[in-house]
Amino acid sequence: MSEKMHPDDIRTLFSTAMSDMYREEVPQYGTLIDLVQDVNAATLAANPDLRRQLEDAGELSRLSVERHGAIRVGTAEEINNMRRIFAVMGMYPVGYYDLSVAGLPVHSTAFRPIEDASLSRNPFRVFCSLIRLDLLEDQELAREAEVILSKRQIVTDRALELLDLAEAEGGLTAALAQGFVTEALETFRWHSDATVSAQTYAALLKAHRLIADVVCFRGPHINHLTPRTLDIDAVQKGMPERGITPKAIVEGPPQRAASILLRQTSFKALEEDVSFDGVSGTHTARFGEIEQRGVALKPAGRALYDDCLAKTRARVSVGPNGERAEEYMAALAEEFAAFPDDLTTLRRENLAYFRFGAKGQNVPAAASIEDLIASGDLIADPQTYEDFLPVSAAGIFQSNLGSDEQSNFGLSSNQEIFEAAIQTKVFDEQALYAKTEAESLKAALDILGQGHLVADVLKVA
Ligand code: OOG
Ligand code: NI
Repeated sequence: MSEKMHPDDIRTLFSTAMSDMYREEVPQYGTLIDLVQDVNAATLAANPDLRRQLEDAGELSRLSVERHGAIRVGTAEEINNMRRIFAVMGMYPVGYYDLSVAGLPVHSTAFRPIEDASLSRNPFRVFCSLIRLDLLEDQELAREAEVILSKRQIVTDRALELLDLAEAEGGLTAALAQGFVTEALETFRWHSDATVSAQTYAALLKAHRLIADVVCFRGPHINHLTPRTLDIDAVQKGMPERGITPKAIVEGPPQRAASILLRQTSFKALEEDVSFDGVSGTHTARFGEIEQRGVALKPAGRALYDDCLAKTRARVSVGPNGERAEEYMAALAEEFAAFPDDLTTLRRENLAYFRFGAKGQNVPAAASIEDLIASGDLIADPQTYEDFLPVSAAGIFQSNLGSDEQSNFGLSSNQEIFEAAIQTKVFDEQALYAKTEAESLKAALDILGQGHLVADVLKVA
């Protein structure tokens, strides 16, 4: 049996191919990448400490390749095939996002690498949403949508063959992996010819834009690819100068000294020419987004984040045309004053996840983990948040449905149905960060010869 290509390498082949394809399809994406690269270079040049911190934590090398994308699929079979495709690239479903909280008829997961080493090689992720026809008011239309979806096949025959092979043999050789990437890319391509009449499109659009976007086309076109910036406020400001109009507000936490979780902004979806059974029309689906990532939060930190955000949204709600955006950002900054803004406090108060490392080995026995950090023998680097945020995601969806309006709806979570569709349970992101923290701390204490402190690891985690 010949040697298999590492899934991390297949992922890099794929994310590069996807980025090249999207740059060709959506020229604004190229403009955005250039802007982000300029801002990142300027930020690093102005902040030698930040550069050092990112370099020491192994974060710098992944920055320039880092992207996330998003797709929307229509059926259980489709999302299951997505799971199979991404597994070949070392990407697994992490987290369950119920977007019905924001009135959107979808629920989602993120396919991403889960091992530390894989994340640092290439953290490429895909936010994947499954539409929920059960939430449509017009159930007759929902059944029509089901029939339309049942007639399409979003994965090529060759890709399905290669999936069977990869699953049977535990991977693909480099030659087969190349072919697999080419075939997989077909699934995510844009099609300017819809599969339905203009009339059916209009009916589905009226039910929900997202439903029309999924049901009326041959496949789940990639709808954005998002680079990671070190200064999202600079990018937000820089967009208009390059002819791009951003959404009204940056989603997520406000600007802070110690970045937490995820901040995101996007530009509105493009109106694109589409043919409906030979009749020309338009459709808006594809857009651009930028993200800034900070430290992952422990349950207590996440509860505090949710609380600060809820208080902000109760005070100010942004209108469909971006009304009250400035008030919103001001209220956000005020409410987040309650959130400690330095890494040491975030660590000591058990609000955020860290990754530990030893500097040197077998040092004299210390009295506590805190003492080892103070003496510089034990290093604590923040763990980057690798996931998404449902309220922010809803804001990104919303702005690309043509509105900046914020809304808060009731819960209608349906994780069991989602996991049945995907034929596996989604990974719990909290457990992944906690494992990295505990294992890195145990390993570092071992190297430092501090076996007597291992029992304290549980207190930290
Ligand atoms: C996905 C929107 C969510 C994010 O970064 O939170 C998202 C979509 O529009 O399909 O990409
Ligand atoms: Ni996104």
